[in-house]
Amino acid sequence: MSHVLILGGDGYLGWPTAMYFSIRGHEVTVVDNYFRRNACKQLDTGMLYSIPSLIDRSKIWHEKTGKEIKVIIGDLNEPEFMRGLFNGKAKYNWSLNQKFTGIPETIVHYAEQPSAPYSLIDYKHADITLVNNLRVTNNLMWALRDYSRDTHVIKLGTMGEYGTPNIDIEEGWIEIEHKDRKDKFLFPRQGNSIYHTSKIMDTDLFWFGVRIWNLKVTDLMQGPVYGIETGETIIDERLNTIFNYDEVFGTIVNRFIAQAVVGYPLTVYGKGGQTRGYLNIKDTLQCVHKSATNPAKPGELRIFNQIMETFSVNDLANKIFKIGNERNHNVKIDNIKNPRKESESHYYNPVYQGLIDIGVKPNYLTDEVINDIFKVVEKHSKNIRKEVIFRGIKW
Ligand code: USQ
Repeated sequence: MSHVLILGGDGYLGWPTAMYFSIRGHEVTVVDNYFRRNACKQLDTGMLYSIPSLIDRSKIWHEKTGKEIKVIIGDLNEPEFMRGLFNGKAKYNWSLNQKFTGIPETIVHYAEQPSAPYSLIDYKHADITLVNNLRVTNNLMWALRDYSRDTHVIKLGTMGEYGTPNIDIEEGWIEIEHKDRKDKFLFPRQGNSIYHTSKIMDTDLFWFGVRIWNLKVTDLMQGPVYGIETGETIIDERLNTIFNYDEVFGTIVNRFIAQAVVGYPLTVYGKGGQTRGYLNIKDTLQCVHKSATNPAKPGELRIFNQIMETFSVNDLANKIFKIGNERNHNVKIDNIKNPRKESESHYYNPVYQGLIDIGVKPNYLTDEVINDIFKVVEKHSKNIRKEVIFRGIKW
């Protein structure tokens, strides 16, 4: 049983990850400052249902499974707070046994502002994104340098770091031949938002830490995630993860399904040829777990492209249109002017083999999977407020 520390343990992916590791016998501690919940309130975004506090979720988890997820509430932007997680000074806000259990074998780093539109609301939100994402990452890197170089960090990157180049996208690294000499470099990156650019800088920070201090890092270049239920959320509805259907925090598949349910036309941006790699939330959990049980080596920045299949926006709209209408919703598709600056028809051919090679078994976006998401959204449809679905945040 290893100790896993999940930074950003209250978010869409963080909380399901905590339960996934806990049920599999790992000792789990989650840390969060409620950034996401607070931002949802401040921006009046659309949440499909309300969720209990992290402490209440942990208590429910214990009641239902007998397992413990320890909770620490605090701001990882503060260097001393981050360092407290390693030097014994941190205090649990909820734990059955208040004794601090010491250095984790694995850290999963989700503690970042995750939305591209949020980062482009205005200069203040761009600043929050850059400062939060880079400072937390830098604080983590220095804490590892000073206390625990042997801890394996699994950090969430994004496929959007690569942009949409006119060549195949490799898994993180590319060999370049130049004037008869060869070397291996990070694959060229060109983010399409301030958020994506902050993730490029994160990768560069850890690449520095790996080269200089022999840190062990896995960077998961993840595509947009969809889905609600995981093997653990189905234990009790109160364990559900946060689900946004709005433009700021909702990702496209989840959003389109909520739009279909309330008869709000699916908002295809521009021509709809924008192609990305997608994955089910269940596969995020598998990918992080397999990465933890097959860690990177000291002095290695291991990069995996964390996607299971690729779709254009039109492909997704057509799938959800078909199933939504089969379920008796009145689904329409609306090609609206693209509020983002992005290519609307482009080459896209990423490699995504590394995670399969360490044992991940993909879940695909089948009709059955889409129907299952519809069922949960329909159950909470009275909570969907049409007026917060689209606000037109422009790049
Ligand atoms: N899109 C539409 N209509 C909509 C919403 C989105 O056409 O109503 C388009 C976007 O323009 C984009 C694509 O769908 O081309 C995906 O958009 P998204 O909002 O689902 O995802 P994105 O902003 O790219 O960000 C999400 C997560 C982020 C993660 C990223 C992976 O919020 O945390 O890093 O997916 S990736 O896109 O591969 O960079």
